[in-house]
Amino acid sequence: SAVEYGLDAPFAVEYHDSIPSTNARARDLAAEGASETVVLADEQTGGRGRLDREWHSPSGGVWLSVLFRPDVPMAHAPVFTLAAAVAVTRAAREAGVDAGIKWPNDVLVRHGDAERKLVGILTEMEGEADRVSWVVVGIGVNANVDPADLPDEATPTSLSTERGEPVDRRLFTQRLLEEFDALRQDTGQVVEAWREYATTLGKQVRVETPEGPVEGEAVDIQFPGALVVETESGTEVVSAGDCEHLRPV
Ligand code: BT5
Repeated sequence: SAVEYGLDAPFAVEYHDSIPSTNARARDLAAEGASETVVLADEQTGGRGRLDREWHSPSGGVWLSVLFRPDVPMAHAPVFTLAAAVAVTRAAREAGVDAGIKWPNDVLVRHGDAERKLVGILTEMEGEADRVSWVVVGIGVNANVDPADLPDEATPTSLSTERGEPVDRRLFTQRLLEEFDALRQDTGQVVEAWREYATTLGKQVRVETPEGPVEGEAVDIQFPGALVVETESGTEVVSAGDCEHLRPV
């Protein structure tokens, strides 16, 4: 219920028991001229991932979107996805869950060779090339939800499953927003922090990009969020795509 969220957050918080999508709502608020606002819901009935994929959002999760208006060019916006991944990883670790980041937008928990998806992040924006008008960073955390209620093929997990007991969503969300607020205002520290939690670096990867697949060893990440891959034919810098961790050959 809303009562659980007596949030002391660095943003105005709009809470919904149930809403189609916090990102959609935050975009509407942006169109109305709002800023520095978090839309938070217990349940989403039309949650979205990248490329219009479905994001399952049953009651008990932390489904939220942060709307803000940073003074940055459009091309820098991916740094806010990384910032969100770092912030949520720190909050998860403080809650006792050993999360790591898979480029570009997944926060995972490793179980041996298996990686289970704990969080998804979806960043949307509008503006001119030299300056964004607004950014909405959507963060979906499987907090106190049963992975059996989530799509199997995603090999999902949740904070409550990993901890063996529910997480205090108010505290978790507060820590997440504090970390995110600090990082979005000091984006120079984001890449460094990201490297600390990355599970992708040093791995053989296959990235499906709009220009075709890129396969090789992920060796680094560059501001504002591109992955550097050593392929057989040389170094490639990939700014977006779906990334698969391959087994070491
Ligand atoms: C993402 O997309 O991972 C970004 C998800 C962003 C969700 C947040 S919640 C708050 C805000 N409001 C929204 O409407 N969205 C944002 P992508 O990388 O495309 O992954 C989507 C895929 O993850 C789906 O195709 C499923 O296979 C899988 N999936 C769906 N729901 C899941 C869940 N709850 N946990 C783990 N995996 C899930």
